[in-house]
Amino acid sequence: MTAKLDPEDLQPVAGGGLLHRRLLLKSGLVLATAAAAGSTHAASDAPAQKITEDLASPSWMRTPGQPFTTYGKPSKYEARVIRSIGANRDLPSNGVSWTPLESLEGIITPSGLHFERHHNGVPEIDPAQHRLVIHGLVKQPLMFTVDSLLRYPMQSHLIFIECGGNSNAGWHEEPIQRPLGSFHGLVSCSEWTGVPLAVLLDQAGIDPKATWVIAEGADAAVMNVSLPLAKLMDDAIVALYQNGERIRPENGYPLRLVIPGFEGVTNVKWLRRLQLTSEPVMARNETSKYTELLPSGKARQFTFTIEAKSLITSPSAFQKMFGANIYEIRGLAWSGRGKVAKVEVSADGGKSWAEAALQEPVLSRCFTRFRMPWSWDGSPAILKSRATDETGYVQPERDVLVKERGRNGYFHYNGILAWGIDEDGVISHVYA
Ligand SMILES: Nc1nc2c(c(=O)[nH]1)N[C@H]1C(S)=C(S)[C@@H](COP(=O)(O)O)O[C@H]1N2
Ligand SMILES: [Mo]
Repeated sequence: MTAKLDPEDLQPVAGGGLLHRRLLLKSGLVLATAAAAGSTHAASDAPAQKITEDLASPSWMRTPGQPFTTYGKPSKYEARVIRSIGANRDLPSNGVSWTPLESLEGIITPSGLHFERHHNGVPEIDPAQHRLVIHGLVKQPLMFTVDSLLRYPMQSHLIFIECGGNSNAGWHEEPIQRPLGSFHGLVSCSEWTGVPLAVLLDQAGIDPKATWVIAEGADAAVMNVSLPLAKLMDDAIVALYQNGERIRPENGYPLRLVIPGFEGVTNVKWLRRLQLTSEPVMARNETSKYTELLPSGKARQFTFTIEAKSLITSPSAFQKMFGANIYEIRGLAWSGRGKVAKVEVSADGGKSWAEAALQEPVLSRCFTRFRMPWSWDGSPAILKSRATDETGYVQPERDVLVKERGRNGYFHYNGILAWGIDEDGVISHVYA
């Protein structure tokens, strides 16, 4: 198959065998020859007789299939694609579950695999009894039922949500060896649909003295945070739908705040109260948590915006390489400041870089999928990816980030992730 390729296309454009991204546009050729991690070899290599045998009807073609279902589930053969759970041993309702990023494709996270972060479990809220109240520095306090909110004009946006604590293993002295999703998977991307918050705030009539909004959830944690009013007026939505259906209980049913580009904790789930004020409330999650002590002794606070980040999802730890071949390097990039402008990939540990292909659509504050053809010669390699967003911000190398933020870092880790691949094709997380 490779014979059909223009030899020019197989000229590396950077160290370690990175090929030009235009190769991905050449209809199917690369896919036919690439041994993508997880597969064996291209079926077209099989002898004709084998192909005919394989066509003989399998058991499932000889009896009628399963009947209809009222709500579909993934194939039983995909049963291993699940969230991994990291709950507090003494308080199992406090913790996280991680999106298995390495097992997913495209830019949408299936709702059932959206990561979870709960401070005290998932409340079972009866939507008929739930209320959203807007009060404080407003001309007219308002109380909404869920049904009344469902009647407002709505908007949909594809938006990622990332916990500020995502990837915090990156601060560890030694690289953690876990599947990608179980240390970088506190980030997911959904289509969120709901009512622009500005519409509801305008209806309440904002007192000019108001600058902050305290948002509170109806969970047993009664989690609350302070949010800058200007950002909420700009693009926050009171979301009622996630990927076309009503929000899952874990993600905030019957309604949650979605604040594009802001760290997860600000996206208050099970939203029940918005109080307009002139100063922040100094809640636990904006003082003792989700703040960062810097080497100078000062702490960063209200670091709402998620900086640009990218991850190579394949090849990644615990996947398999199948010898020297042409691979498609696949990954995700995002930025809380807007669109991803470019993603560069390195196969030689960051000595040289080449630009990956960005898959359309490339949207603001949404996952962007990138792809890069790579001719692996079977010798040790170190893969990295580096995102640049439309503001010109470039994802930093890990050592630069650690130097800048010090050893007390816990939140907002967005250092470049490196995968080391040895001559046996074993992939591990490395600091390089
Ligand atoms: N009411 C309430 N809202 C909440 C939380 C919570 O525990 N209670 N967790 C916050 C945190 S820290 C994050 S990262 C996101 C996670 O959203 P998800 O569980 O839908 O992924 O919700 C935020 N909103
Ligand atoms: Mo979070």
